[in-house]
Amino acid sequence: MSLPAASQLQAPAHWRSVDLISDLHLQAQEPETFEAWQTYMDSTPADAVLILGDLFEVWVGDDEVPSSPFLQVCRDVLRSASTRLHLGIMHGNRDFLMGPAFMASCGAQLLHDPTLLRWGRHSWLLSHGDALCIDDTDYQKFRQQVRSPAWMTSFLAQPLAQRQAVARQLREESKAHQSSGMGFADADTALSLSWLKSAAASHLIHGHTHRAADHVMTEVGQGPCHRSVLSDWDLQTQPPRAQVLRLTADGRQQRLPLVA
Ligand SMILES: [Mn+2]
Repeated sequence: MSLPAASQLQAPAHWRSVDLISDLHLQAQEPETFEAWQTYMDSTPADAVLILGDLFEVWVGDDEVPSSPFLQVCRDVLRSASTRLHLGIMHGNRDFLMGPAFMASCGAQLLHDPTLLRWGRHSWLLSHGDALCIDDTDYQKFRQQVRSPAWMTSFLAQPLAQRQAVARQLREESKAHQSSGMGFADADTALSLSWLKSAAASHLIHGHTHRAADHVMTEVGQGPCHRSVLSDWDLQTQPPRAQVLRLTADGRQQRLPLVA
């Protein structure tokens, strides 16, 4: 696949660090995860926070915000952070209906999936990661359907209560799939390498799979490529998980655990 020019993010020369997070799955029923995220957003010294998808557990339309105190508090955390750092948000598979109105209300830039972050001599290809999990053909068919402008327009035209009911049903189906033990597809190595090749980059960073790890990928005729997977956040599990991947201008990356 080719990468359109719009999907590039050029880091200004004065940036010293960029934080990457994803898969927080924020929801009112899990206040501990929200609080850890709020504390982090209020205190990070980074020049930019790039959220690579699934910040929210579910998003059925920007018009839910006025009736949701929880979403309003989340918006305020984002807006407050955006006054002192660059805030970029990429759609995940659960919150891809976040629209321009919400982005504007929290001072965020919508990041295309994928986005090439260019910073001095270094570059990183950023993605949510679900589009790379091509072994799950049922999911890819579903993704193609729900990401089509026609589907999104007709879904958003439904009354809010109806959209919330559809989201609840999808969530039950997803839980049933998880407990069936069928497992989840992982990011495909060949496709990851081909994305990197099109972007002329050698480092891919994504979330979605909740399998935080650093992989080295090699292919004949191509130098070593790297795939870093972000951690999800869950403060209610044991041991709790909350982690930031921090990039610095010298091309290094560091995983910062936010819980002991
Ligand atoms: Mn996801």
